[in-house]
Amino acid sequence: MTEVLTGAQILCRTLVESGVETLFGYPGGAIMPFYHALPEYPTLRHILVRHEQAAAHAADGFARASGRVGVCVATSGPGATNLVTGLATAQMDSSPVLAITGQVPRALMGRDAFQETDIVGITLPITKQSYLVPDVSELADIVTEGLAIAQDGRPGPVLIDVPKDVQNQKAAYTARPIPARAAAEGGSQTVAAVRRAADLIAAAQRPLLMIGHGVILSEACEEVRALAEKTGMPVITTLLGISAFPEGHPLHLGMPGMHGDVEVNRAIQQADVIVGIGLRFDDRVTGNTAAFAPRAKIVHVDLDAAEIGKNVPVAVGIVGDARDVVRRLVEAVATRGAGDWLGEIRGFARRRAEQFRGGLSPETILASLYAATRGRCTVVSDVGQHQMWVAKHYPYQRPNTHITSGGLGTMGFAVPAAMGVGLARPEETVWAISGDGGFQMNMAEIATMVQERLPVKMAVFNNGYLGMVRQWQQFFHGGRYSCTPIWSPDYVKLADAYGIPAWRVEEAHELPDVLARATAEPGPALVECVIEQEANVFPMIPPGGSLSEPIEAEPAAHGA
Ligand SMILES: Cc1ncc(C[n+]2csc(CCOP(=O)(O)OP(=O)(O)O)c2C)c(N)n1
Repeated sequence: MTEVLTGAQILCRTLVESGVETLFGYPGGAIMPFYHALPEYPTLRHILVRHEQAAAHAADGFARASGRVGVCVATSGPGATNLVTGLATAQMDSSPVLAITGQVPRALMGRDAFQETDIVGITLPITKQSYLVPDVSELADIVTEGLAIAQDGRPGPVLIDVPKDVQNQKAAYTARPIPARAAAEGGSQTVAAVRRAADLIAAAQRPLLMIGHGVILSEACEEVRALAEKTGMPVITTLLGISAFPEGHPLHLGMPGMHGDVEVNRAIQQADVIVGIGLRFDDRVTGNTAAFAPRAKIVHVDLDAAEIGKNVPVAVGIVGDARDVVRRLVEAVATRGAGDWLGEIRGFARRRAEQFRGGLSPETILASLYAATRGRCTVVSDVGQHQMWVAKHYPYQRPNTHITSGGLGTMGFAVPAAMGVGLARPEETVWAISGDGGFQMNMAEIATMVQERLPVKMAVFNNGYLGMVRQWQQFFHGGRYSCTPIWSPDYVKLADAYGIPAWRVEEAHELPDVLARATAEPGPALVECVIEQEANVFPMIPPGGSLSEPIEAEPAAHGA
């Protein structure tokens, strides 16, 4: 049936007909026609955030947790520019986000109109695609195409900028079936490359599997496990690959790179074949690429052809969907073991270098959190030292239960992203874990949680510092703690002002009870964990250093 609708109504209708149910946004002048139309589409639930950055992170969290496109909405000018960090975060971590922004009316564009900004130009390098809708007649097609582009192939953010007068323009609208997503097809090149990879694995003495976010995005966790078990290859999970392989599995080694365990990095340096799946060998993983895995032939599987050979030279590149390629690899490889090699790697393990001299140990906090939630929890971490502890010490068992900003390393991500994760997984407990710095960046979203009844649980690891930067100052800047001590409000009182329960924990024995009570709360809850002020994350590869040269102990005392 054909109807005459406004652009704003067409926007809403297309979203509804594409299966969108949740929007995160903030209104303003140039997007008012859209907000005027929104109540006519009650299946679209709009979450009013307190800052547009949070809308983008929440849409990103929703997308990562659901595998569907997360949608955020903002007005022109400052509303649109506030989305930028969230879109760049989504771009770096391949998360399918659709941003809809209002724009000044077409007649005012290019005239520095009130709240005009060239958001398409600004976001071109940090989106898969940015559109300016030139006329209402193109609006529905652009929205449909934008949603498809966000999730097809390697996922990522898309921005659609809609001038206010286009939102008010009328046009005939006919509901159309949404085109099915194209399935990845492996051609004959893939077949040959899989064969070569299987031969390399068969001949290897010291093979390793390194898996990244692509394994989670393509839902290839079971296939990867089958590959590991059929070949005995030990498995390394990058920061964004964490939870793609169960912690505690006999073949699981841990995280590589800057804060990777010594045995993991040594295994990389000794390996003769590395099969990397759905990761991009970024500098936090490789350290100095010239010294990375000097003995290894690298097989690289990635959906994005541009990733193959971008950071490290590869012996075999396979472009394709991880699940599809790994299935083929499982068929192609012969059953084998790598028992001696695994034993050798276990022998590399050192006594843990992290020692805590007071306050709660992050390891204890994370073990208590796992116990309190009985593992039925998705953990969303922020950026800094706590992020590394959350990556290393929480025993992830189920795929995609660890969500963090890996590529951009965006402080302030955890709290708003956790709102999106919670909406995507209403049955699951969601814990946002932040440092005292990152938490203060987006803690205004507690109001969103209260207003929208989003039961996010928040933990703040309070060390009184911008801890990760302080650690670098201690190690590499002579201990001069320039601008890293950070004052915090009284978090319990803060929570009280929002009307949510909160606890401040200083002793380990308090943790089980507090974390269980917070988890059981029907609404949002906050737990401040007071940790040692100058605790460090060990081991650490110095920036630009080789994986073979970890720092494993405190440098000389600070005081410069
Ligand atoms: C938006 C943003 N600004 C600055 C940084 C640089 N940075 C990385 S870690 C860090 C310190 C984080 O401190 P906190 O949130 O207290 O966490 P901690 O390291 O103490 O666990 C900073 C400032 C960043 N990653 N993101």
